[in-house]
Amino acid sequence: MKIAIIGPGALGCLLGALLFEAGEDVGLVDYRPDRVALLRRQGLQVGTPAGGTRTVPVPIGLPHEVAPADLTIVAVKAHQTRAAALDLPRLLAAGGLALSLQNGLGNLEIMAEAAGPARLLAGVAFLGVTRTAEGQVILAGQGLISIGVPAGSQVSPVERARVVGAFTRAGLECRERDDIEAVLWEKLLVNVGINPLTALLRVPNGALPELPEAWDLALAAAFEALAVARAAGINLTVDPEARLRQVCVATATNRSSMLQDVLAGRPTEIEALNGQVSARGAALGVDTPVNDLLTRLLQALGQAGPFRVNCQ
Ligand code: KPL
Repeated sequence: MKIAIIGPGALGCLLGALLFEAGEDVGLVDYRPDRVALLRRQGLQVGTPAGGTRTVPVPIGLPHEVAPADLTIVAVKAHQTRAAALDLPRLLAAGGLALSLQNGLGNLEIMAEAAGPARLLAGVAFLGVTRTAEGQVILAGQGLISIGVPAGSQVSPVERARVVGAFTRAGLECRERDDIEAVLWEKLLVNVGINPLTALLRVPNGALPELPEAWDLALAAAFEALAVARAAGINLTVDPEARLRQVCVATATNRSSMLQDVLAGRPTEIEALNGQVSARGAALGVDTPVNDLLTRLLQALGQAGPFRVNCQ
């Protein structure tokens, strides 16, 4: 299967490398010519926390250089989805599928505006992967990829099975879910708790349950998200506390994607995570004070960059 992956971030690089090693015809898509040149020269580097690293020569190109694909995986940050979606019609071969494996809510709606809903797949990736430098990733926690059909999609069971097969051959645990919207919310619950607090406190995921005040706030954010999900009619049976603890333990040495963004001075996904809980809560009449505050704190953190004093 020809696979294009938009976004050479932590997830895009990891998937690109694993799918390439499994023999898929995979190409990474990037918008930055300087990074394309760098990654062509050095290849992708995949490491483990124990220290072993291997180089994987995954082809990479600008959007017009990558041939239309049977499956295009959108792995950019949520605030880049609109730009990436503009390339979807060109990157999709006739009958090609587009799969979002991004954090947060709102990405599929943007992709549907650009490419229509019929060939879309929704996905949720629970992988503790850290980008240490451009094209260099460490896989700290092996996890699960869930895929399913969002509202309006007409992707057939056979086509879905081909996608699951590609991930499985690449050594990733991948399952098809018929309640993918609930799975997206379940991941959101985890992200709204772990991501902003690890980013504000600059701690790895495993530290969070050890910090009583931060842990309380993380749980409060997750419980608010659960209340919003239920008000929206999503059938979530998850216990937020058990789920957050489980993810913190499974990805203990991992830096959350939001912490990685903050440390690198990049915009964060706060609007697609806690911001979505606040916005949807407001629309449904559910109070979300912790998510409101965390959203504003992360926005303030982003705005403070140019004024920050240097700490030793
Ligand atoms: O999805 C993640 C993220 O960092 O965005 C978790 C699961 C919290 C792993 O770090």
